[in-house]
Amino acid sequence: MSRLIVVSNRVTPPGPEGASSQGGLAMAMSAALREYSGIWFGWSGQSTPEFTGEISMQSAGGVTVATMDLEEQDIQEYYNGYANGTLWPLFHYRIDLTQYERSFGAGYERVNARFADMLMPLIEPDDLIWVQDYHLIPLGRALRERGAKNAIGFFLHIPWPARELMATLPQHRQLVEAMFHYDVVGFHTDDWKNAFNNYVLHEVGGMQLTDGSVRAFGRTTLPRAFPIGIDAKGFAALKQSDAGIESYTRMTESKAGRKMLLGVDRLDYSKGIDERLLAYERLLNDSPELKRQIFMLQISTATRTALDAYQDIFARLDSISGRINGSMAEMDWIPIRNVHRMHSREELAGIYRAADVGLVTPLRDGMNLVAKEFVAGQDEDDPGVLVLSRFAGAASQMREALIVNPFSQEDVADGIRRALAMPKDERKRRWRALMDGVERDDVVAWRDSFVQALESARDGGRKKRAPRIAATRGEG
Ligand code: ADQ
Repeated sequence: MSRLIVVSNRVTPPGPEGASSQGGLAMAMSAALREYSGIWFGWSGQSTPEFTGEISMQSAGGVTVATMDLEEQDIQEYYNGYANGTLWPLFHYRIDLTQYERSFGAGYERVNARFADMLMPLIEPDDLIWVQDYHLIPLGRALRERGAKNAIGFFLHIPWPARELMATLPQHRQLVEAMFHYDVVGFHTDDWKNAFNNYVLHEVGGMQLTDGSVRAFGRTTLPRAFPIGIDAKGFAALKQSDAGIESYTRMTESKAGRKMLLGVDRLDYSKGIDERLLAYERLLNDSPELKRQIFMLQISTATRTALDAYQDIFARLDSISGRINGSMAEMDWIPIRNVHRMHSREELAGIYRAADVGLVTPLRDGMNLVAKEFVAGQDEDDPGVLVLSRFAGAASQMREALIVNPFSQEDVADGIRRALAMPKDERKRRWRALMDGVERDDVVAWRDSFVQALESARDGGRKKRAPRIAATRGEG
């Protein structure tokens, strides 16, 4: 069996407490790396005064982890700059927040070249290489330039934007050309894959082949949807752990007979948290009989605090929830509980279980794992209802959720009203269908389908068949 090399910006190996301390993605990666005797390579998260080119190799939970430190300038231009100041907002349709700085682009290319320089000596001829996410789009090309002939795949965890948005990026062609150095490029949904194909066909005059691959820039790659999942069974079991039961009991007691609406998000403008709070305010104003009957628990953890856009959203969230609470709270009822701390996976499972309505209303989201965790956290006999944005990748799979438009306060308020009034039979029926999907399309299914696609690419089936041209060539 060939080895698997996973490359991601940050590496999150299993901690001493074992798998339950890891998120689903890290857990699935660790399991795959153990099976394939692979390596997980990435940035250590540490800075160094000057780039040394030293790799630190460690074994953690049976997984070999290779990390390197980056210079402060690298972190500013590559991580805070191009990855999170340029690509993240642009790919989430926020060109108003997108920073188009040449130095960021240069830093991005430089760090990707550093990743390639450091990784090359670790690669053996038969290794499968799987590159993760928008931080590392040029890595495949950088590895090819250094002579890598391996099967190399790329998975994008965030949406691919519409062609018209992509075209606002200086050197967008160069970025898309980099995608063609991978044998397989994975997206969460057909929508994101189609947006990529649309760019290829109509912006650069590429063509689509009968087997679904696309050709442009003199190269061919296979774009495909691989919807990511969670460790459904493992997560469902966490709610029965001691910590899971404790947090469930605490939450249930503190609900005091009221219904709880729950939001859990990394604090990010793509998650639609402000819009959700405003929709909730609208609901309470339009249906005042619900006051005192319900409350919202919004758990949002700060990330990327070095960036202004993230400090702004932090301040806005506190100000909106403070205003709503100030104007509506009573001595024994607060409409919004606004919490910023991190919770363990077990605690989170207990909190999901205690919720009556899960509010997952991003304005744009590659997939959204919270939607799936909420479902896995429910009790089969009395499940809560998921209210889900149509703009989350998860909406393409989770059709039995109440699908809402997060840009419309009235639509979200209607969704919440429907969820609160839903009879138990319907809740159970919808939940069963959702849970079947969450269990079937879990994180292991996601990982295995990607690795299989990469193995077939390596075995050359696709290249040998010399497929015919199926679709029209784009107009260029
Ligand atoms: P994220 O944008 O981080 O992921 P999401 O998929 O919702 O979004 O995952 C967030 C994770 O963080 C969940 O596992 C959640 O439980 C956890 N989390 C959030 N707040 C927490 C808290 N306070 N305490 C503990 N845990 C917390 C990106 C893309 C998504 C895509 C994933 C995976 O933006 O669209 O689904 O990658 O591909």
